[in-house]
Amino acid sequence: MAEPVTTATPARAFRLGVAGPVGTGKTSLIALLCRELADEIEMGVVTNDIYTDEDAQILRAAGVLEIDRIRAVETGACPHTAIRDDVTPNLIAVEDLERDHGPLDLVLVESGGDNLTATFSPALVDAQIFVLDVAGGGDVARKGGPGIARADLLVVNKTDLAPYVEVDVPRMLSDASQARDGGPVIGLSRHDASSVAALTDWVRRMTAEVRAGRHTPVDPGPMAPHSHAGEDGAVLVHAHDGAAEHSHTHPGVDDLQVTHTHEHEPAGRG
Ligand SMILES: Nc1nc2c(ncn2[C@@H]2O[C@H](COP(=O)(O)OP(=O)(O)O)[C@@H](O)[C@H]2O)c(=O)[nH]1
Ligand SMILES: [Mg+2]
Repeated sequence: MAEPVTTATPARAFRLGVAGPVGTGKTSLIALLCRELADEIEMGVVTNDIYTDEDAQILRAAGVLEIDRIRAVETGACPHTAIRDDVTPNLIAVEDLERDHGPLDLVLVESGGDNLTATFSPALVDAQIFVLDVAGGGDVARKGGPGIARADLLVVNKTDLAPYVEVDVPRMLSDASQARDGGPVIGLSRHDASSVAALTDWVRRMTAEVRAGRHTPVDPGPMAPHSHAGEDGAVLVHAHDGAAEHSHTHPGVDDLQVTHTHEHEPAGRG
């Protein structure tokens, strides 16, 4: 079959999001990709931290990429908002990188570590990797969520630790594959060269597809309603569906929980 006809190579870089719970190895995976690929493709990195630029500093200290190609966005209280609803600071960081160092082939965007529900908006990234690790337990892949089920790639990281946490890696990978209807899953350890090669091959292939205009971003879906502590210690329950309207639960009189819905300015800020 003939190759599909493609239009001109897009001027901008492939934007690849890396999401997943805190500590599963997102920053390490980005360092690994820079170390493996920076000689062959032009790269940049944007990190998201809640209150610091610590991940950016770790990557700069690792010496895997020119320091100015690693930019940090400080997200404030709600890290998933910055990759889902209010993506402007991230888009500006990506565009600044491309202006200062372009043309770039690939910009990696690390989400602020969160829970299982965070996903990137397709307005920010062309594709996304969701990272789990074996230390979170063999059952996590079965628990699902939009990132696990529908990210472009699921990585099950730190397979070298499996014997210590008594996780059956082949079983976890097959559960993950089932949760994804056969979508791609890679078991990864930075100590296992063949797994590193599987990851870099996927990234190379996706970079070529996106740069050739053959990839259509797919939204894994909005995050599920969730709760976290608000500024005054009250529990906030809300969804990220792009609407300005939020449901919040507050401790009311007599310590009863009160849930009510109201509008926020600016929209979606949580
Ligand atoms: N044993 C092992 N540890 C890893 C691997 N990848 C990352 N880690 C460790 O996991 C911890 C959290 O990694 P980090 O990249 O900061 O996670 P993040 O919060 O998702 O960005 C660090 O101590 C890393 O050294 C791996 O392949 N094997
Ligand atoms: Mg990190």
